[in-house]
Amino acid sequence: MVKDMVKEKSEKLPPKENFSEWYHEVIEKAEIVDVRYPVKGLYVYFPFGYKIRRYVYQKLRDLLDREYDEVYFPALIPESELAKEGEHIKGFENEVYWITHGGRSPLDIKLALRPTSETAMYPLFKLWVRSHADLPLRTYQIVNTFRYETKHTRPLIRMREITSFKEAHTVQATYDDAEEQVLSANKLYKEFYDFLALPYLVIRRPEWDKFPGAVYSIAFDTVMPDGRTLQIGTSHHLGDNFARTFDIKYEKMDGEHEYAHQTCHGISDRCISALISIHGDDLGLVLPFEVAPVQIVIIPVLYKGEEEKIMELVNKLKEKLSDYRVIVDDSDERPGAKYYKWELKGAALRIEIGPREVQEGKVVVSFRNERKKFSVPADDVDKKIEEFAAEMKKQMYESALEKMRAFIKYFDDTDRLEEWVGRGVGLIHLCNSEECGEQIEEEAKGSVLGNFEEIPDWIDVEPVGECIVCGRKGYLTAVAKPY
Ligand code: P5A
Repeated sequence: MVKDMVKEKSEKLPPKENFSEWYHEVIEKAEIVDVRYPVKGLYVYFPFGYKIRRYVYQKLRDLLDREYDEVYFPALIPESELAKEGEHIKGFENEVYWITHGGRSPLDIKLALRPTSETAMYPLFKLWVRSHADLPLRTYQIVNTFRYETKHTRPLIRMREITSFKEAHTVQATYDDAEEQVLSANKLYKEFYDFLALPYLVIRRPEWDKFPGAVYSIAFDTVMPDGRTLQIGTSHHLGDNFARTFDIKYEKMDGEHEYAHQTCHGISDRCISALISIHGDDLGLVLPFEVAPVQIVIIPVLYKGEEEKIMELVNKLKEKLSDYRVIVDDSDERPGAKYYKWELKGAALRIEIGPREVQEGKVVVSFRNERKKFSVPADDVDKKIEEFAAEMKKQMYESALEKMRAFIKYFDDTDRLEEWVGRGVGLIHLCNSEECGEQIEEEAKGSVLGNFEEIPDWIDVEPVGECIVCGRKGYLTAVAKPY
């Protein structure tokens, strides 16, 4: 069922060129989230938006369930645990919401609303991990987390309550085992984002911007339609830092005890924001078939005297397509108004059926992304759906990649870099010292995202060159204005 929740909607969407305005309008008009909740940074999912969230997260769950066990840990963390890992608490102290009272009574120990769950989980991991036979331990949970963000909050992008924080936490025996786990997490993220037809860059964050408590952090960044980047996932190698703090040890074959090694990785509601932003167009949402709440909309084009025959074919087709999420829009609205509505909502395939189609035994199909119409024998449509879905996704990915590529340019002088950063991503060679990094960030008024973990084959720049600041050996580095 797809009900209209926002009653008074203004006419058309602004063009996507005005990205910020477009984004705010599309999430309201297409009914993704309601921004009217009276607490800053907290948002409400509409039923329609929640469906998208569900289909997207179902995929993530399916991927995780292959190798991880789902768990649930409480939302409240005692201050004594949260504060144990020095770097970690330093990184989060300005973002934590504290619970200090139960009713009127002050609590003995303040409780933090989880900003992330390392310090909730790892005291228990200490109890769960005894010997090498317990390893690897791979867990995940999809929960809400809270961060008192001081930067500009934005729906699905920077939230104070992240509603669907997918966090995976693992324990391995050795540093190398944990490193393999990081690579395996990256592989999982690739599969997830390929499924959503979203292109990404895999970048190792610089030392000064890694996750608090990590040895290193790898991020997936994508480029939004205004040229700013969005970090859409991270995986962190935690070394034995947390294991030492929380005393997570395992007994080896020879009876000795060693500290374990750990990783964690996370994806948030941002994956939905990227999905909407990158694929959407001036008319509204464009969604891959698998995650579209309405996968197929059938629009009967009724002519006087022919209604019965047309509806007969419509119903036959609906029946044939019952494996999919199909809506027949036989409302009284004009066809133009129906097209507008279903384009806005990102119905993936549209099938039109009028008298001519009945006569010829054919139907007119169009993909939401390119909106080209073509004719298919009515009897074959059901057999073609998977093929259509795959073709549409391929087109969506290619178009998104082309747009992302246009945002990425190499620079060997800082003046031109400065002009570009914010409108797109600048590639430079950088020696990775914090000093040169800081200088570039200041001059370019952006952030050093880091070195490429993998250089995509379409980037035709040498991986090593002269540092743009000091001339020493430099590595291919991305600089951008992130959300
Ligand atoms: C990994 C999971 C962690 O918290 N602990 C468990 C690790 N990493 S992270 O980089 O801090 O966050 C993971 C991803 O969450 C997204 N994110 C947010 N999304 C929406 N609103 C926010 N306020 C917010 N903060 C972080 C980012 O995509 C990040 O990569």
